[in-house]
Amino acid sequence: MTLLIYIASLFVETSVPWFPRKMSDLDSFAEKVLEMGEDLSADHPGANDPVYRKRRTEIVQIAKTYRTGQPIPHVDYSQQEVETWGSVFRKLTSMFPDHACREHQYVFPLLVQNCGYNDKQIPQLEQVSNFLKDCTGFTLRPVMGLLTSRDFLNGLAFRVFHSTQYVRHHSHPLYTPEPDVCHELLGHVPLFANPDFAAFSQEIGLASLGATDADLEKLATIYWFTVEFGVCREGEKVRAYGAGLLSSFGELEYALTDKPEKRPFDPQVTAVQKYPITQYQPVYFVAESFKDAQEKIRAFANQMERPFTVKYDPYTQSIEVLDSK
Ligand code: HBI
Ligand code: FE
Repeated sequence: MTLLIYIASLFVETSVPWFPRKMSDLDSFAEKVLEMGEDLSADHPGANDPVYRKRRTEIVQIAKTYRTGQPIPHVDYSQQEVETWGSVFRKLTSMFPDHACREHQYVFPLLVQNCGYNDKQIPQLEQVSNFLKDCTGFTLRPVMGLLTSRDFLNGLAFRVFHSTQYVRHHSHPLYTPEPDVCHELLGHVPLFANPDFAAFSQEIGLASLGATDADLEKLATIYWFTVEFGVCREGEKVRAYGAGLLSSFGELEYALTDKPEKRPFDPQVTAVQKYPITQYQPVYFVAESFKDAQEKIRAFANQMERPFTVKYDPYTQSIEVLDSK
């Protein structure tokens, strides 16, 4: 190889953003959280409550020190935390029969049986993670707060879902400006137990590995309109599968009415749709099925600007990089 080609190849290699190659590489995300990790932004309902802040700091300590392969430590939730969870649990479970997609409804009773889902206790992430592992190979990993979109999506390539473990502030049981354990357990977890949804989510994760910043933003938008706010067709009806909907009683009701616009899920279109983050969505995208959505994401990933393809090897829990497409 001539020196010039060698230098050029170095340049090409370093222009690809770093990405995790093995599951334990996710350990490096432990302390890389965006705002609201240990601090709370000013408009958070718990911002001026020193007792709440202290409790948060205590719980996120688990995520800070957690390493791949360890069991997730148990949290002894307080009476007040359990009551907050209980309010959310009762409100949402009363709506699921008419609003949640069939995959969510199929799994929910299994979570009641196997993971102690009820309004009297907050399920432990370790037990839930083991349940998911048996269903689809997905596992949970505790996280201190919001990760960057890149880190968060990269985790999905390994079928790892970063989950918060703390509870929203008790003053507003039905509102939270950020993910909390109620959102993760009631919204996200049931779907990760579904094989087609698991494969779809991992596909977004694989596409995010080493993606350019522009492609990553598109994938984060797709994630938003599917995993968080997705709706799907069920015969004549539209039902919710996005966790942001399934964990918000107000928006869950609204999303399925005729008020917001519904468009067919198409990664090329969905990827560039603008969206508000603090109001109900004006537009939702309707998936025909998770299998169909997965195939569409794979086709989308294939036309991204990435000089290589990736494959997950579940035996070694690592990513294989194949040089050419
Ligand atoms: N981090 N912990 C955590 N949880 C999320 O749901 C999350 C995140 N970072 C980014 C993000 N979600 C999304 O808004 C997308 O950008 C991927
Ligand atoms: Fe979420």
